[in-house]
Amino acid sequence: MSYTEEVYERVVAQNPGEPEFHQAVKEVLDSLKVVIDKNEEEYRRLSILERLVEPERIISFRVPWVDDHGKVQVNKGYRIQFNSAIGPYKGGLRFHPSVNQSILKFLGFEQIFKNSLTGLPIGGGKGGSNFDPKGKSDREVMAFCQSFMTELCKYIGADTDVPAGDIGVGGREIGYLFGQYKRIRGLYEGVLTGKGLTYGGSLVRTQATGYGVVYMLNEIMQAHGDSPEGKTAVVTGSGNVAIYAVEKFTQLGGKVVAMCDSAGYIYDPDGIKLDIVKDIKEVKRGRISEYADRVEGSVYTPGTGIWNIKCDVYLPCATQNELDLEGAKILVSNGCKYLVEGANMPTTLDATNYIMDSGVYFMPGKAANAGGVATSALEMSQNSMRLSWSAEEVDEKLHNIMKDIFRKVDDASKRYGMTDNYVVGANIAGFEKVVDAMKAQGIV
Ligand code: NDP
Ligand code: 2IT
Repeated sequence: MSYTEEVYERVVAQNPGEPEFHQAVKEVLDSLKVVIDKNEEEYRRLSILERLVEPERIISFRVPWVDDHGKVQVNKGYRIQFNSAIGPYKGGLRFHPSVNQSILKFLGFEQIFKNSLTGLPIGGGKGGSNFDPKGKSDREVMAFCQSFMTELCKYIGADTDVPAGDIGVGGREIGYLFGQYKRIRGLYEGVLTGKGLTYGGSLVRTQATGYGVVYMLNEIMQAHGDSPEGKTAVVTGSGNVAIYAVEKFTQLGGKVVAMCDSAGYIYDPDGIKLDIVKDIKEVKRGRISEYADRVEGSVYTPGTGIWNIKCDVYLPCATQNELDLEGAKILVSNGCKYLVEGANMPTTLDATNYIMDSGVYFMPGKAANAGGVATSALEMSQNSMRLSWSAEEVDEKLHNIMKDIFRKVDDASKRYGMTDNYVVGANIAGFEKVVDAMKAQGIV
């Protein structure tokens, strides 16, 4: 058995009940096989892969808080400090009822390679809670965030571990978390990113992930003599990443005809009116079904199935494993040519393989959605320097980072004779920097 297969089997045996983590590890190790095979003995001797798949630290804690009825609620809180070879742990916090150790370990593992691809000095981490912000009052969200941070603040800091947002964690939550960190630790420092602009946030961080996804799409299209102009896209989700992917795709001359949330999807053949989506989601925290009540000619369909809508470009920006093989087959048969992942691991492994085998250009999330964490790292730099850059400056840096990631991914795929296989390219390019830093730092 090859070294990569051996390590994968070991991960499955030693981490039972963690299917998402197994899936993320499998995709990476399969890609790395060509690299490892060239120097297998050394990698084995140093146990590089065994170290790579084992988090440096997992912090797991109780989060008690009081709801609006005076009842004490208890949630699970976590921080996975996965790999600090190239910088302080960096990665988001997810608040969603589905959160468990498997999901956070897959996200933390992906983050190692994503952060490496940005070229910036940030290690991999992730955290969160099974708390569900939906339907909670502002006071309940604040009470939860304060309790969560009361424990988390012992383990994070501007030079050790810098969390940010993810599903269910946006500007409101980051504000409450920052306030409690400052109050307990007495430090006004860049310990979180995605902060509000009045207290250390960076311009363009809100837009960065979605814009970055479309900058990446644009690079892929240009490399193949194509452009977003006049193209039709379906963007899944209707949260932070989805909204700003729609905004940038539209700015580049394309039309987005469908979006969704976890309850159903909307189809608007004239093109999604983003100001209405923003009002529903960012202001009212409502449901996407309300769009169909407000926009004539649009249709709401409850449940899944957004992949049935014909498009040239599919940008999954909701959650892991949202697109399976069945959906992938429909997308391909309807003529979809580009799939760029805004979410983390939104495509199942068999769907990914089917899509790539069908000649669709496929860019994995760890490369395509890296603009978010890259701009977080720019926020850290601005905080350290105690100054802030203009929107134009940040956007230009973001754009250049996305171009650079495309170049690295494309180069790596070509170096190993697998042109246009961006999954292999992203995993290899991300791995190379991390492994070099790990080797240099000895057995830690
Ligand atoms: P948000 O919480 O802002 O939005 C999430 C969106 O996805 C909501 O519309 C939500 O619908 C929808 N969604 C969640 N679960 C499902 C589901 N099971 N089926 C259909 N829709 C679902 O999160 P973000 O936009 O920040 O994150 C989206 C994805 O992007 C995640 O995978 C995240 O890890 C990834 N990402 C985020 C980054 C960031 O900077 N925010 C950076 C890089 C990646 P509903 O409201 O009904 O739950
Ligand atoms: O998945 C991700 O890269 C994020 N949720 C953003 C992390 C960050 O630190 O900005």
